[in-house]
Amino acid sequence: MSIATEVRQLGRHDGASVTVRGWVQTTRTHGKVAFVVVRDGTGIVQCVVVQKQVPPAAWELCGALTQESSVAVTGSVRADARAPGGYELAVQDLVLIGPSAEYPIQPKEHGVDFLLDNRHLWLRSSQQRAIMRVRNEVEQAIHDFFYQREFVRIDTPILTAAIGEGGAGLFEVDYFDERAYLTQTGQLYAEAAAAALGKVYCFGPTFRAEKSKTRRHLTEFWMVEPEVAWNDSADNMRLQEDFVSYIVERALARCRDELAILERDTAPLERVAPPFPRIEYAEAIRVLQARGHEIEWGADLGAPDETVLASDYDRPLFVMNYPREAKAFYMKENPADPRTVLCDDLLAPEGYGEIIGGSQREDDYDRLLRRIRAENLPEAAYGWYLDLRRYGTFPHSGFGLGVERTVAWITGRPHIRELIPFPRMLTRIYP
Ligand code: NSS
Repeated sequence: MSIATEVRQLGRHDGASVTVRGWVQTTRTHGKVAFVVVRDGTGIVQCVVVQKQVPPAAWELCGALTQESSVAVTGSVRADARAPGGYELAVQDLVLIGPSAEYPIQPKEHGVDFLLDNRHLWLRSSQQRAIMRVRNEVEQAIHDFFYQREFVRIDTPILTAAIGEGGAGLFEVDYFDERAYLTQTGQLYAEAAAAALGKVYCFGPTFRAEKSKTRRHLTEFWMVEPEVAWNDSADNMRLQEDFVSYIVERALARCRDELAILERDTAPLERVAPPFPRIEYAEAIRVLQARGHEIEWGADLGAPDETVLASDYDRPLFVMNYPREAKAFYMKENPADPRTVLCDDLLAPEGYGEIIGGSQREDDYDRLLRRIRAENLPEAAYGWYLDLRRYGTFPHSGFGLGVERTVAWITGRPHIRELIPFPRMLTRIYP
């Protein structure tokens, strides 16, 4: 009898007979010996098949196996220092589970559109698997960080009538007789929950009908949004730098192998620790103008502006207190300069751009109502949100971190489409 096991666990069964199930990566035959490399999702193992040690059917199968066929291999575990996980299998039997005909992804360079069309299969390749493991670690680190600090996770709705981030970029949905949208942010609901529970966060998919094709925009992306009662903008930024440092530290500690597969130079990540540098928006504009960027006070920063600003620093950079017009309606007026709001964008180093947008929230009923009207937002949909300012208003702040942009930075991948299992973009809804 053999023991069913995962490749990752082979070391526990040294000398024993085991069965591993997985997909064939490569096969090679040298006379009466064949080498079949099998991947099972937990690792990769080389299976050594000697003709006279296996049933004739197994030997015949060896010669016919194609890339990505699924198989069950039974063999004895043998330590081999040169093998990927330190062990190989001396095969006793080999059974075909599912044949694979003309697998489209070959071990050669393919164009990215072809790979994206075959995303359901591309996920099986080594770099894509490494990316998904880093993403998983980042998501787990997000939950662990907030759980350790006793935040309560709040699941906010995906269908909503309240526009979070502005009219452009909304996906409209027929909601019986009403107009609804796919949510752009869970924040407004997290604010309500902060008055109930103090420290909360939501984590989920968010939607933006982004008409632009850029390296940084998806139409569906995942965001984590903490919201904290009594935090002001300065507290908010301290939470952000602790949070981002924790995530990076976790990826470095637990995804060494994956970052190596992705050939990520980890030296810049090792430097990520609080405090992060902070500059005012007005200062950012002066710096950009001095470097010849055509940008005037009042405009939001573009990707090239962010890259230039961040390149002066070896850690993520906070840009604070943008003009009101450049930002969403809910941000609190800055008492020191009412043309601006108490907010921050966190720019990742090495040109990866904005990974966080955060702010203190407008907690004054009248000012908030004026902003809703000035932005032509459907006032009726915000009655409940205004109520938060009518029944015990409170200073509070929060932020949103984009998971894909953060994982792009950590893994060193230039384009956001690779950081989510099934990307949704302007021209892509398949697979
Ligand atoms: O629009 S944000 O700047 N801010 C919010 O949505 C706030 N409601 C967050 C909050 O305070 N609770 O988006 C936050 C982050 C941004 O920094 C990016 O990292 C990411 O969300 N983001 C995106 N990632 C991928 N694709 C697109 N289109 C995208 N838009 C924002």
